[in-house]
This record gives sequence, C-alpha cells and structure tokens, in this order.
Amino acid sequence: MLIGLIGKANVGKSTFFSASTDNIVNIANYPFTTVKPNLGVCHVRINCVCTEFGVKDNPVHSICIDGIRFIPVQIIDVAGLVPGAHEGKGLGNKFLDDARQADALIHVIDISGSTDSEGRPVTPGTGDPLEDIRFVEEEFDLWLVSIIKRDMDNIKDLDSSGHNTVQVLKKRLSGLGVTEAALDKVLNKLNLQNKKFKSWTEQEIFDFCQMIRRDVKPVVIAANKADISTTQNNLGELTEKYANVIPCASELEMLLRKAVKNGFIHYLPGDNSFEIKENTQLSDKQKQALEIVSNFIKKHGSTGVQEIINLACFNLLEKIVVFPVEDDSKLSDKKGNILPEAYLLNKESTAKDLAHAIHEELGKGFLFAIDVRTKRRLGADHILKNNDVIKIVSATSRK
Ligand SMILES: Nc1nc2c(ncn2[C@@H]2O[C@H](COP(=O)(O)OP(=O)(O)OP(=O)(O)O)[C@@H](O)[C@H]2O)c(=O)[nH]1
Ligand SMILES: [Mg+2]
Repeated sequence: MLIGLIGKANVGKSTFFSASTDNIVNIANYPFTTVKPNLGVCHVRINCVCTEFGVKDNPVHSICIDGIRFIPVQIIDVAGLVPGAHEGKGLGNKFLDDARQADALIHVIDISGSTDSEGRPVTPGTGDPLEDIRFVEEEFDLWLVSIIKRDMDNIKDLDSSGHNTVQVLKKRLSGLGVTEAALDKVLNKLNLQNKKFKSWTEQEIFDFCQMIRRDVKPVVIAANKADISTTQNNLGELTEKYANVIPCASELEMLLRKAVKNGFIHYLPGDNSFEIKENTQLSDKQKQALEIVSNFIKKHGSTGVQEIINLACFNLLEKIVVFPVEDDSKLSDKKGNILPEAYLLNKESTAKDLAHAIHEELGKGFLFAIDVRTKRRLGADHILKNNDVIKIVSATSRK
C-alpha cells in the first residue's frame, strides 16, 4: 500500500512527509527503510489486540507501545504542482509519474492562504486554498487526458479495426491501477459504453478522465498550516464543499516528534495531548513552542497528521488489520515472538488471501485456518474481520 502526498508548491508536503516518517523509535530493521529520498515509511495507528488478550507482545515489522500498534505504510512525497504542470511546467511530469503509483492521495493544501497559486509566500489570508484544490485536480485530469490522447491515431485505428474501446483504454491506463470493472462503471455512468473512442467529444474525454481519477485515486484533504490564524476564514467553506477534510499542522507534529526524541515529552503520534517529563529543563523558546502545540491540540483534537494517514488507510482504502500467528496457544510465531505481525488487508479478504499475503507457498498449500478467539476452523473462502487473530494451517506448514 502506497500513499501519495500531492499538492501545490510550498504548502507543506515535505514537512508532512518528514513529520510522518520521522519515527519516535528505531525501526531500522524494516525491509524497506532504505528508500529513495522521497519515499518513506509512515505508520497507521490502531488499538492492539495485545490488551484484549492480556499479553506483552513483541512485533517484528510493526511497533507496539502501551497497547497502541503502529503498522508501516509507504508514503511518497510528490513534487509540487503549479498551474500548467500537465504541459510540463514546473516539475510537472515528475509529479504525475510519482502520483501514478499511489493507492490513495493526501492532498496537502495551505488552509491559511499564505501562498499564491505558484506557491510564493503572500500575506496570510490572501491565498485561495479552494482554487488551489480545483487547479491541482484539474492538472491531474488534464494529465490523464494527455495520456489518453497520446497516439490518438493508434486508438482510432484500433477502434476502426474493431477493437473494443474498453480494451484499448484499459491498456493505456493500466499503469494507474484502473481495472476493467472500474472502466466499465465509468463508461456506463457517462453513457460511453458503446461509443467508439474516435467520436468522443473533448468534454466527454475530460469527464471520463475526471471520473477515473476520482475512482482510482481517493483523496483526503490535509488542511495544513492550520496553526495560522487566517485558517478559520477558509475551513468552513472547504468542509462544506469537500468530504474528508482534516485540519493539520505538520510543523507542530514535527516539533513533537523531535521533543520525544530529545526525551522532553511523553507523546505518541495521534495522541490528543502530551506530557512534559518531570525534571525536564526547557528554554523559554521551547516552552513557548510546546505551548503553541498544546493549544492547537486542545482546539483540534490532535495535530491531524496521524488522523489523516489513518483516514487514508481505513476510510478511503477500507483496509482491515489481521494478526496471523503460528502457535495459537502462545499467540506467537515459531521464534516465540508474540503477535509478531499485523497485516493490512483489503476488506472482504478471505482466510486464503491472508495465507497468500504471508507467503505464496502458504497460500498454495492452504488447508484451513483457525480463528484464535473462538477456536473455530475456517475454510479458504471465510471472510476475515478487522482485528481477527488467525492461525493458517497449510500442507507446507505441516511438513
Ligand atoms: N505555520 C506552518 N508552516 C508550515 C507548516 N507546514 C509547513 N510549513 C512551512 O511551509 C513552507 C513549505 O514547506 P514544505 O514542506 O517545503 O512545502 P512543500 O509543499 O514540500 O513545497 P514544494 O516541495 O516546494 O512543493 C516551509 O517554510 C514550512 O516551514 C505548518 O503546519 N504550519
Ligand atoms: Mg517538497
């Protein structure tokens, strides 16, 4: 699963990226810690089942602190967009190449209005975040239009030689994760199912691209820089017009994570408060900075960063968490690690899907699964639920 950070230039994408990937504990043994400069690992936060089972766990590829489990998810910081990006303005095409890979998008905006459409600093309150959202989405759509129209004559030829428009479009858009089912749905909605591509109007091509984008790249809006006082002017209108808007202050989250690393405070990403440790000597400047964060959290419930990542994973992508174990009495793997893994699976995943996610061989040799809570045997097609703890029994694991 990959989350992409998109948005206009200078809105705080890299700050959000740094804040969410700057981990408060060492996670250097992860398989994908070494990544490209703009590709990192953030975490979703859940209440761990270790509390319910009354065990002290020791996860291998995730982190559990005081019953809160943090599960890794990849995140990519995409180059900032400026109007005209689809024609190559700014770092246009680089943006779109990166964004193409993401399963869900976090659209970071400057809710305080302190940047103009090209990202240049302006007096807070004069920038227009709603217009920024519109142009970023439009750039995305126009980029899709340009992909579809590339080698347009080829498509027309294929069309006239009897190839199905759906097949042609599917091939063209395959790098975006557009499935045939998604294509069918959109073509149906727009009544384009039986219309040959060569006779589509410009408007039809644009509408098609817009709908495809909405379908394959679900978005949460990170209303960043919400610590600046001009935020209030824009937030009401924004939440009226868009779903999934969360005010956030990436810079404040970064400050908290630094304070944790320096041993100044108790705080877990996503907490609705933090506590300054006893006997901590803070300078006046540090005290002031923490006071600002504290006031922000009191007003908004959190810095917003963790909430946004969780929303992308659980609301937009509708993932569930499943805990596989090899020893159902000890809740451990072979090495004795308790509740070692937490898998993010698609909703409606089956017991056999889990086996495949763990290892291809385990999937191939799947015999049955056991629900550790109820001790019931589950067949291959059994649909898993969020927080299930599952043992897989396969021909390979019995050897
Ligand atoms: N007040 C405030 N400033 C912020 C916040 N997040 C980022 N900034 C500031 O906004 C400016 C731009 O931040 P970046 O993270 O570099 O923005 P970006 O979107 O990655 O910019 P590009 O990569 O150029 O597109 C910096 O000066 C940050 O300090 C925030 O939550 N609050
Ligand atoms: Mg940046």
